Amino acid sequence: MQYRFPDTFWWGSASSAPQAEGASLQGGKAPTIWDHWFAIEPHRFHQQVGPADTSTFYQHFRDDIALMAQIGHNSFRTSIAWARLLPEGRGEPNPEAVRFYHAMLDELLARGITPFINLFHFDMPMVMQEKGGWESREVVDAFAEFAATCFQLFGGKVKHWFTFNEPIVPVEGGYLYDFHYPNVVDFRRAATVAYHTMLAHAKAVQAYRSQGQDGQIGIILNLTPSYPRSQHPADLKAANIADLFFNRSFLDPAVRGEYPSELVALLREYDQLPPCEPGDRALLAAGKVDLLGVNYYQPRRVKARSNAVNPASPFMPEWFFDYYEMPGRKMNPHRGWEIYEKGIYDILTNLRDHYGNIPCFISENGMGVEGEEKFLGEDGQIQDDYRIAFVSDHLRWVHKGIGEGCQCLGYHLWTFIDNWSWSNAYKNRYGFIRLDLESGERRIKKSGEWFADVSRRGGF
Ligand code: BGP
Repeated sequence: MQYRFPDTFWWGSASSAPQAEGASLQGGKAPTIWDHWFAIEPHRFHQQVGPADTSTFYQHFRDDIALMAQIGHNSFRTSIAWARLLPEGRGEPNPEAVRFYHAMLDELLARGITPFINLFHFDMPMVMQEKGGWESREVVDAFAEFAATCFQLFGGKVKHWFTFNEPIVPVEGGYLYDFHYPNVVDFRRAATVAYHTMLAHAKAVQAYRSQGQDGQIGIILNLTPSYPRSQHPADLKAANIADLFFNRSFLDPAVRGEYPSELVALLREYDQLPPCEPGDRALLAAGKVDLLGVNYYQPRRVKARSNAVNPASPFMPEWFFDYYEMPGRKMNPHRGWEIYEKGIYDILTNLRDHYGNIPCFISENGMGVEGEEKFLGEDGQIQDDYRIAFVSDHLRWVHKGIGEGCQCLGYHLWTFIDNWSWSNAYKNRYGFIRLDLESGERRIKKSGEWFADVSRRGGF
């Protein structure tokens, strides 16, 4: 076998409560910003399919977990929905939710699948958004209480916890680029949201440690290596600033416990710093993670700006760079994203060399395909050889990184089963398992069978 991985390697996939559970207003669950946004602006969602239309994990988790075992999962990540566990945002847990999450965890453990549990996957409870969402310190405290409740209830069964999945995405979507509710475009508010998210993260980490829990706690970040067009100093500077905004704004506080001084200086210069309070710095320092989840889909390629910035325009990261399409780049023709497998290795070696070789794993990587039914074989199975190539090409670079001392402990595909993907709904299919939207029927794709084999043999 050419690419052999450690026996302890985590093989599995990732999902999230809001994208898979369904029952979005059942079982005592209160609405999130997604239920609300869909109710007021359904036309913003692909084919007007909203958060109630998922793969119904809430009802079918036992069947799904059986399928996970069948395709060789030894680990699986999902999230606990804040609005399900604490319908009022704070206070007493909803007993139906407690029963559901215990049953789900028991089922995973009974099948030998280690649960990885994340606490926030873009699903702000509406009751908390009404209090200001991440712009409010009250919500920061409420999140820390929710986290503490989860650790108390489920800490005996869950030893791998994550505070946030891709915390930059609600910042970008909700406060900069208009693809999440509340659809604000305002950098300073975005910076406050980003900052408060990290305070919430740190408070949750503190709560975990103060309970004397015996597992690990981390965060899941979508890292997009920033590549300059050329080695020209202006291009290098552009790439460095993009890296500060889009990677280091979360990576540095999460792993080093403090913000990069260059980023702070830049925001100060443009009067964009969020409001800080005494004690914040010590809190952030206490939030350093044990384990980092790395989501990697595509690189970010930038060049120096070609036009001067109009100082009257609203402040944006793009004041400092232009995007750049590398000639000859490889594209995923079905999703419009660049495929650059080496990016995953560059992330791992950067963590090894500049972030104390923090233990990490690939917590999402995957290939979205629009119109995947065109790859249905005669026997009704999706023949997704493109996904097998995508995953194995990335795994080769992960393997190389491990061979060179990077502490990458596992690989999770995004995602287990085709799922509801926010305003893209079911536009792009990502799963190892195909979901028939009409009947709800599940069918293992060719990639799922391939993955079962890789996981059982420990390589390929
Ligand atoms: C990641 C998110 C997932 C999922 C995925 C695919 O950023 O963590 O929740 O949405 O992206 O996204 P899309 O369906 O837009 O291609």
